[in-house]
Order: sequence, then C-alpha cells, then structure tokens
Amino acid sequence: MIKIFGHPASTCTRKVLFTLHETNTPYELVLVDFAKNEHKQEPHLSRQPFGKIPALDDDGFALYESRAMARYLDGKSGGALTPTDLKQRAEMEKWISIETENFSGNAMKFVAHHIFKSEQTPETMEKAAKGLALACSVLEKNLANKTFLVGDKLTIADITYAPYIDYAMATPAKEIFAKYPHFVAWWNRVSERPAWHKALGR
Ligand SMILES: N[C@@H](CCC(=O)N[C@@H](CS)C(=O)NCC(=O)O)C(=O)O
Repeated sequence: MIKIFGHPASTCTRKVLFTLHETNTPYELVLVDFAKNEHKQEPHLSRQPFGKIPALDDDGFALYESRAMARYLDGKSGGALTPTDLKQRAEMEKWISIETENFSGNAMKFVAHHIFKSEQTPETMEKAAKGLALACSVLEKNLANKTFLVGDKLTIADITYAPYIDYAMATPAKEIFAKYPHFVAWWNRVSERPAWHKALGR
C-alpha cells in the first residue's frame, strides 16, 4: 500500500492526493503534525532530508518532491495523466516548470500575507502581483483554445497548479485571476474534478 507522509492542508500534499484520486490509486495518508514540528525531526528527516512534506513510501521505495511523486504515481498507474506524444509531453513539462518558477511562489506570497498572516513588505507584494499577472497572461494565451493546459485531457501540469490557485482564490490574488477569463474557465474545469474534491476531503 502506498503511504503518503504529509498533511491534508499542505499544497504539496494536495498535489499528490489529487494525482492519487485521478489515478484511482489506493493509499494511506500518514499525518505529519506541523504543530508538533514533526517534519523537522526523525523519523521524517530520513524520509525528507529538507524537513518538508510530503514523502512517499511504496513498499520500501521511498521518494520525496511532490512533482516527482505525481509523475511516479501516474506512471505506476498506467500514465493516463501524461501525454504519449513527445511534443505534448514536452509542453506538459514546460507548464510544470512555469508553475514552479513563475506561478506558485508569487501566488503563495498572497497566501502567506493574507491567510497565514506572515506579513510581507509592500515591495514583495508588488513584485508578487506583477509576477503572478505575467504568469496568468502567459497561461491565458495558451488556454484561449484549449480545455486543459496541454489539450483536451487533464495532465499532471493542470494538477500541479491546483493547490496554489485554490488557496490564492481566497486572497486579493483573485482580482488578478479575474482579469484572465480563459484562466478562470480552466480553473473552474479543474476544480470541478471529483478527484480534486476528494483530495480536499470534500
Ligand atoms: N519541493 C518540495 C517542497 C515541499 C514543501 O515546501 N512543503 C511545505 C508544505 S506544502 C513544507 O513542508 N513546509 C514546511 C517547511 O518548509 O518548514 C515538494 O514539492 O515536495
């Protein structure tokens, strides 16, 4: 049985849970208690040397890094979330890189400031707003004629954005998103997925 060591409120854990539910993979979620700082202590540090969640154990195969875990879980279940076409697969990887490099960090500044009450400077917030708007404008152009980021089918790329958008929608970042109608329509399609609702425990 696949074990995920994580927390249901963590964005990186949610990315993995979304993948597990999309691929109908049975799993057990083992809670790593942030409040008790369990992620910074053994045995968790042996699973994730950077002291972060999530980590995975599949009958003795240990893996950390949520995006690597999503790729592993999809591959193991048959690869339905990864295009077989080489060019489409390259596109999927491109959108995952953009999520990592240009989207999530900026979105999470809004979440840190407005939800977790970790005060950010006005300069930081201004930079985050500009970075997020640029990323959204790039996504918007791509989504003008696509159902999902790579085409008609949901891929790991769509999954990686979901936890960050979900949190950021409850902050003023929502006003930035609202300027990009194709982005919002895409988010509505992704967030309507039953697997996403299950990942959130709803
Ligand atoms: N690149 C890592 C990042 C993991 C990460 O940042 N996890 C957050 C929760 S979403 C965490 O453990 N934060 C606690 C900390 O940094 O102390 C991954 O994708 O798994």
